[in-house]
Amino acid sequence: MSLLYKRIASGALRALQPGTTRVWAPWWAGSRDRVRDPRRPPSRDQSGGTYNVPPSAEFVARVSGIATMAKLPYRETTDGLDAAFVGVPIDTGTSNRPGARFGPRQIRAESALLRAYSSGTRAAPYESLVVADIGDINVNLYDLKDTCRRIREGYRRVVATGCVPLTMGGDHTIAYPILQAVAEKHGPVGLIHVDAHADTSDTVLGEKIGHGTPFRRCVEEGLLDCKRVAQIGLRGTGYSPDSFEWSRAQGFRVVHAEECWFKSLAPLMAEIRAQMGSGPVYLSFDIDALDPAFAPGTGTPEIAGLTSIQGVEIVRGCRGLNLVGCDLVEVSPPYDTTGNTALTAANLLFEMMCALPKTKHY
Ligand SMILES: [Mn+2]
Repeated sequence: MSLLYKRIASGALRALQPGTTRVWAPWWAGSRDRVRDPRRPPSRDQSGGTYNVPPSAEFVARVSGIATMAKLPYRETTDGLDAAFVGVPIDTGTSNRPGARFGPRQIRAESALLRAYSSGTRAAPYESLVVADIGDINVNLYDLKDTCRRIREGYRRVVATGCVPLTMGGDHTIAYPILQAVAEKHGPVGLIHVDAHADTSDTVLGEKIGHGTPFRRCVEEGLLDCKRVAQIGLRGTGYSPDSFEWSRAQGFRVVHAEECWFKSLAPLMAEIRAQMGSGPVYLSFDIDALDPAFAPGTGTPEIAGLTSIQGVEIVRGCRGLNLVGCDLVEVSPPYDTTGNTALTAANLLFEMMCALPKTKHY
């Protein structure tokens, strides 16, 4: 019995070490094809690197360990990574309820529930992508413009190695400096922007930088291929009878929430894929696109929004596109009394990883 105890304890401790790349399985695990033994070398990808596979909750309690996104290992750099989860913990750009600075931490905590495969799509991200959590951008909570500079410089380093950033916000301001870095690498990108709001204001309270202005700045700087931009889920009260006129004038496709009510969005996503073509595409998903019944923990909620199901359909509908970056923004844990907003965000981020071009599907 003491031998049994020792073997369990040593295996569990190995699994707890930050940066572990092994699949932990108990010594009594049956099929070696199904569950790899930790004493054997981990599988190798084509470049000779190792895949990072989170410990399975079948063998390691999911509430244990340091909270990284999806229980992946933490890495300091993107070297050898195909994709990386990055946190950008700010709410300095928020116009209403604050709290999104706590978003990345809460998303990581709730992400402990994620497993390795998608049963809905048969995606196997950890068998085809080298992915890790690379921590947070070191933001300046007192200076939004300086924060934007820090984000831009951080993301330049992320995309330089060909790594696809999967971002946990943070308020929507962050999409602007991220897209600066992404467009520097890829040229003007297509954009699938899922949101209750267009986020295309010129100024708010006289300020050019905030969570209501990122896509206006992106257009001004030529970061977007405007014929390949779609905004989905827009709704609510506005400052004029047609709040989304400016978007249409740029050539964006605008899909009001009303056009999404009561239906599957799979047909819409077929049209969006045709619009996006084969060029690089960035996916920016503001959790407030979802109805506050599903995602109340956010800064500027609007009623009559998308369902969780429609949110998943949108992300799954991005499969086949040349996705070069994704973000999930505006989760505000102080307004998320059940944790389900952050849990929804964690799942949508997992779906984004599954939609990346290199992800294997069974
Ligand atoms: Mn937004």
